[in-house]
Amino acid sequence: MSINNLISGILSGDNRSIARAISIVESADIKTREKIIKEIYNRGNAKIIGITGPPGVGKSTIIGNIAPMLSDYGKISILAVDPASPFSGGSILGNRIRMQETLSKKNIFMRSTSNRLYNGGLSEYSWDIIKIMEASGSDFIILETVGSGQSDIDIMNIADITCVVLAPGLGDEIQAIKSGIMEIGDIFIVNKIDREGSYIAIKDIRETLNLGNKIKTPVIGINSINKENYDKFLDYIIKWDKKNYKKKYIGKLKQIIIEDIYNKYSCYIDNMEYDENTLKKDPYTVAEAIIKNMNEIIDK
Ligand SMILES: Nc1nc2c(ncn2[C@@H]2O[C@H](COP(=O)(O)OP(=O)(O)OP(=O)(O)O)[C@@H](O)[C@H]2O)c(=O)[nH]1
Ligand SMILES: [Mg+2]
Repeated sequence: MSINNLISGILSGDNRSIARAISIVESADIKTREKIIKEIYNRGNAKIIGITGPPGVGKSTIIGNIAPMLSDYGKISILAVDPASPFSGGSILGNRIRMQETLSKKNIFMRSTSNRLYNGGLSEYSWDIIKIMEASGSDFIILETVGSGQSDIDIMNIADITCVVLAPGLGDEIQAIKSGIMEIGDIFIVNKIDREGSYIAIKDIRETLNLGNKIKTPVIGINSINKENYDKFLDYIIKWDKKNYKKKYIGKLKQIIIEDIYNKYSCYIDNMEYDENTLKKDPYTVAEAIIKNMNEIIDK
């Protein structure tokens, strides 16, 4: 398929072209990635909904439920960013299998991608994949990430609305993640309210938000088995009209530049001689010398 055909395929919403373009974006072919993005940039306008939270709180289940409901309001695409498996080097595609059946009925496009460059955080291609999904005519793009440190911050730079999902019984975990995660949420969802302790969890989150001057941030308890309170969650998403244009733009600029620097330094580091003398030096000193050396090369 030529690039021109691929672009017109994306713009007409052809799922095969979209999938193919995403694979190209995920490959190391930076030139083709750039070409695609340059052609489709500004060719769509979707609301990006970020769903984040600790493992197992029900993010995928929620997306599987809310996506078909949202599809009454426009075209939906889903991107699940899975952590790269440390064992196989591939991504854990469990999410995809779980959701696929329901979603295919509603013609909802779903894709999983994994982290490659960094540990944790969103895939460096998430932004590009989202652009392809936008250009294909999506009105809503739902993004799932596991909330852990860096990805919490990253999701703010890519979503227009960030939904933090928690569940009763997380106990100490809630305490641990509170400091970071409370900052980023535009809305807090307490899932699994069929379980014991949901009232306390909601109260606890409200109190923490109040302390952090986020008294107006909604906290909605939902049950993903019988879909109790999903109407409230849906209403909030539909009415949300803040767009994160500047943050998204700056986030991407930084990523392009970091990727470029990372690639240059990685080559240099991989190709260095590691004799006994080097290995005796502490890595801080060696890194300092590499940076100095690279700066001189760049300056020339
Ligand atoms: N009791 C109860 N169980 C739920 C509810 N929502 C989801 N679950 C269950 O919780 C488990 C985890 O759900 P997932 O949707 O996979 O959670 P996740 O946050 O996507 O998990 P990761 O992607 O692994 O981080 C599954 O067994 C779900 O069936 C709920 O409202 N009530
Ligand atoms: Mg999941």
